Amino acid sequence: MTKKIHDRTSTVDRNTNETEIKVNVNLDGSGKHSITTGLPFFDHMIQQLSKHSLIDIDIKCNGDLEIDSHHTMEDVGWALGKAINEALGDKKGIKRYSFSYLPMDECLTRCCIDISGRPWLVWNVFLPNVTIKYIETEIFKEFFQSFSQSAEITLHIENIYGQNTHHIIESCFKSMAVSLRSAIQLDFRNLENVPSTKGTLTGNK
Ligand SMILES: [Mn+2]
Repeated sequence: MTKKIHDRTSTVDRNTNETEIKVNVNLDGSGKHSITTGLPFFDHMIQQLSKHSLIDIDIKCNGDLEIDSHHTMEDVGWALGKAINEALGDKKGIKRYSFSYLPMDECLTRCCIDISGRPWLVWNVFLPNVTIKYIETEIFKEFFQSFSQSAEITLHIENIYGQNTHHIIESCFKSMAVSLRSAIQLDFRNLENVPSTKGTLTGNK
C-alpha cells in the first residue's frame, strides 16, 4: 500500500488570443475524465491518456479552430503538462523512470519516460495519413513536444512498426499513459526521498 505524501491535484488556467484553456488533474485518480477541445479525435486520445494512466483529467478548451487545430493541440499539451508538473510538487517518493511497449493490432509503440526536470522529446513516429478528422497529423508531434516542455519530462516515443494512422497515434497516447502511470507512482521504499543523487528534479529552477 502506498500512502499519499500530499494532495497531488492541480488546476491550470491559460488564456491567450488563440486559446482559452482550463485543466484539472488528479494524479491519484481512477481515470475519470471530461475532455472538450472541439476536436473529437483529439478528445478521444486524451480520454485514452486518462483511462490508462489513472490520472483524472478535465479539460475545457475554446480555441481558434477556424484557423486550424495547431494552437488548440499545442496549448492543451502545454496546459496539461504544466498541471501534471505542478501536481507532482517536489517529486519526493515518485518512481521517476518508466517505459512501456504498447501493441495495438498491427502496430507496436514504445514510450520511455524520465520525470527528470529536463524537458526533451524524441519523436520517432511516421504517420502515413496527412490528416485525420480535421487534424493535420504532424500536429501530434507538437502536442507531445509542448507536453514534454511544460511537464519537464524526458519523453521518448517510437513507433516500432505499424500501418494504420489511427492505431499509431492512439498507441502513442496509450503507451505514454501506461509509462506515466508507473513513473508518477509513489515508491513505498523511497517515500521520503527525491529519486536523484543531485537531490532535486526541478531542472534549472
Ligand atoms: Mn481509437
